[in-house]
Amino acid sequence: MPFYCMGATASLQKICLLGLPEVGKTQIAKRYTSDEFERGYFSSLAVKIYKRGTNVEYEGKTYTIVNFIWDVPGSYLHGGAKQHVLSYLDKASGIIAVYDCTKPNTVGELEQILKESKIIGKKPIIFAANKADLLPADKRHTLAPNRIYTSAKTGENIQELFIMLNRLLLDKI
Ligand SMILES: Nc1nc2c(ncn2[C@@H]2O[C@H](COP(=O)(O)OP(=O)(O)OP(=O)(O)O)[C@@H](O)[C@H]2O)c(=O)[nH]1
Ligand SMILES: [Mg+2]
Repeated sequence: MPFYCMGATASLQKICLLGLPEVGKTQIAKRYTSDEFERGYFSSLAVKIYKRGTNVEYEGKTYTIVNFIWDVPGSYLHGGAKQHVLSYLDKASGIIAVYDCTKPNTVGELEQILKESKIIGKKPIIFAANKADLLPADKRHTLAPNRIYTSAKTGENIQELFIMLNRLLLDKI
């Protein structure tokens, strides 16, 4: 869907939150759309769609973008539901790949799934190294481009995460 500058109709963009169970996808969506956080873990059983509009500065202009954020249950990455995930990704404008930065296996497995899905290089992807509040400061290292430490709990870098992805979407105009 086309992009418009501020003042005109907003562009609608579908974004998928993808990651293994319990890495914090639902809490990222809640923090971003309603500034809420729940401590308890309630495994998502179905896709839920969140919505938020935002203004993004890009090359001296302000663009209004409405994100439809598909919170895909981590359990869908295993077993028969994987095919559904691939079709969700196919229609997405961009992907936020979420992992738990205190659990390295959650990024390795996710990268493998993204590789298998042949999505890398085709769609804009930002990696969220979530639960950064649990990582001691001296364990943080410089991340590769398009990766960012986030915390749904404290709100650290949650806005930035979505801005980063929306800028990548604007790059594709
Ligand atoms: N400390 C900390 N806890 C977090 C953070 N994000 C999420 N959590 C907690 O981690 C647990 C899992 O969070 P969810 O957002 O439900 O995880 P999910 O990725 O949606 O899990 P599935 O729905 O099973 O795929 C919950 O207990 C959250 O409170 C964070 O940034 N920091
Ligand atoms: Mg969830």
